[in-house]
Amino acid sequence: MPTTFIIGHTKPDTDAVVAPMALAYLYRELPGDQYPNPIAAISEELNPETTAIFAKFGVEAPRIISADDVNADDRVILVDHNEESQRLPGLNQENIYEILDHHKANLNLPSPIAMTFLPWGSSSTIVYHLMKLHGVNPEKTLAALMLAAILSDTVGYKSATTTEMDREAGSALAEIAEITDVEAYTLEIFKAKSDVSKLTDEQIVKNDYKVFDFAKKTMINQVETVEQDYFLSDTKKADLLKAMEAVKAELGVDLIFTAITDVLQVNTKLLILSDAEREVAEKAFGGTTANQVLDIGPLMSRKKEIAPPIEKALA
Ligand SMILES: [Mn+2]
Repeated sequence: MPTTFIIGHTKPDTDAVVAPMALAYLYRELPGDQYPNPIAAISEELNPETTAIFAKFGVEAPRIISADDVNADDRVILVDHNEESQRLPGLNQENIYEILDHHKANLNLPSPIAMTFLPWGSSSTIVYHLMKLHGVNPEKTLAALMLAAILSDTVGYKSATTTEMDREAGSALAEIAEITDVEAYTLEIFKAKSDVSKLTDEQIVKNDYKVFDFAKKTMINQVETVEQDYFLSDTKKADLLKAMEAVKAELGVDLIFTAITDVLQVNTKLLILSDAEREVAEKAFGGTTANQVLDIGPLMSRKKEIAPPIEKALA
């Protein structure tokens, strides 16, 4: 019998691991043989946040697969991603049977397939509403994982990507999971997300970065944390600025920014390496740099709130 592999994107975050598990659960419950032997899979190891959440509930990670595990007659369902650069490396696009995602579509597939794209805060939100449509309830632990995925993707419902559908799914899942203190649960997830105790300064400076082709080549790195003060203490700040200088040269960018985002206080502070960055950042966000730090207030989303003003300032 063929297998239906349900898989998230490479460098998986919690949503990319949990939404496929939830969809596999739903498809096992559905009558008929449209989805033979549905199993959730991942392409790489879990990140520290997902590892901590799975350990809390004693849940095993989905199986790590490679393109070699996918036979010609197997079906692959892409979840939480669609574009080729984020797929299982080497995956034959002939195997792609269905897609469920909440990102911008960037696709050119050879044949028509089923696609569920909704602009909600997480893929797990979409799977929850599909479950509801089919009258299927996740079991308790799966509900807790799905709630974690929603909270992680929407930064505790504070990100600009959050919708009413996310809150609705979250509150229903919290009830099933019997999680009464969602705030404490969110804090636990944030702490796991921002556990940088094992990272070097260079790894922190490259924690989650993108290089943008603005008028000047600009690298923007972001650290989401519940301990912003730690990164801004005199000694740690000096170490990080030193690492930024090295990374700036290594990547050959004109400008480098590290955004330290406090996900609880909803505040971002930019580390400012030199006058070149200072001029652009002050033009983009206003305010005055003090001791190589610029407070840009409640902005949290790099995609929607941090990168665009920098691009504009450079234009
Ligand atoms: Mn997602």
